[in-house]
Amino acid sequence: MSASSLWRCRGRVLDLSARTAVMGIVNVTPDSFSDGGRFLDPAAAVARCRELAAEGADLLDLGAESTRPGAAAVPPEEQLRRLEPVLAALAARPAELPGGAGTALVSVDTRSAVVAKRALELGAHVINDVSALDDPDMGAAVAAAGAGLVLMHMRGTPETMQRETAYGDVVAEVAAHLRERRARAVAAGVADECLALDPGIGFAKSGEQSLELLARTAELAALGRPLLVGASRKSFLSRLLDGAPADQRLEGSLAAAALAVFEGAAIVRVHDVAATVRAVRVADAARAARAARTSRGTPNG
Ligand code: HH2
Repeated sequence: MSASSLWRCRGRVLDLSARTAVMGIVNVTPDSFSDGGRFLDPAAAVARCRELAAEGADLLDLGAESTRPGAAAVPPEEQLRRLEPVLAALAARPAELPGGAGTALVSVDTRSAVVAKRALELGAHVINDVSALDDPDMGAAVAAAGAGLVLMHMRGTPETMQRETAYGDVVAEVAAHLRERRARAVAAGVADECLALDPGIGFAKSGEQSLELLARTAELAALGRPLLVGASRKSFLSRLLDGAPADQRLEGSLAAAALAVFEGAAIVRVHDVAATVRAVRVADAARAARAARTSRGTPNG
């Protein structure tokens, strides 16, 4: 087990060396691209959290602001109005994993330090920041709680990002940006062991660029922090699946998750938890078999 496969999130430490963590998506929004409106009611969102944990979601990622291309920002007060009852219910009774394996960690998908601070007061373990610290107060808020922090690559904002897809080498540029934001987080007091990095599939990326990031996952995993990959139901899959709408991209999403894991991703963020858990177990085992062969010194033999 190397230090870079441990992820500290407040009092909890995830060991990602042998088993990929699955992060289940619960969008408490009216307008998310694939599940918008389904979990806006707090009771429905809490029930969904319990369902995804029972399916094996190690983390639950609660989002109150859609970040689909073109989406406008949601004010912090409105994000909190959507999130607070759900976070309070999970703090009172955490969502249980199957087989007595403990409880799921709670992550909040927000770019706002005000939202993050309140979510952390209500017990969240992780802040998933798709802007990777554009809010100057975010680093200190996460550091004060010792929480986990996901730093994702994006350019501009969800409203503007699809106008910013000109890259030379997309993987090199994403890696450089993630290195810079990692240093910014550490300078704000966030422990390096609390950080996870994410290439931001579909955020300021064309379909080809998203596919290239997926294919070259190993280069980003080599940055030395757990790599989170979120390809679930995204539009780059549609192009490869004869234009399938978001709710018909399951097989493509599973293939993308398995490929990312085989190439070194440590966490996958997905809508379809039960199926993904089964798919990534196979990828975990194949990756372990490759590592065992390499450590015996017979990579080609
Ligand atoms: N993708 C989405 C939202 N948050 N966070 C991370 N770290 N990585 C991702 O790839 C990522 C993310 C977009 O997906 P979804 O939440 O399903 O949709 P919406 O933004 O419309 O709510």
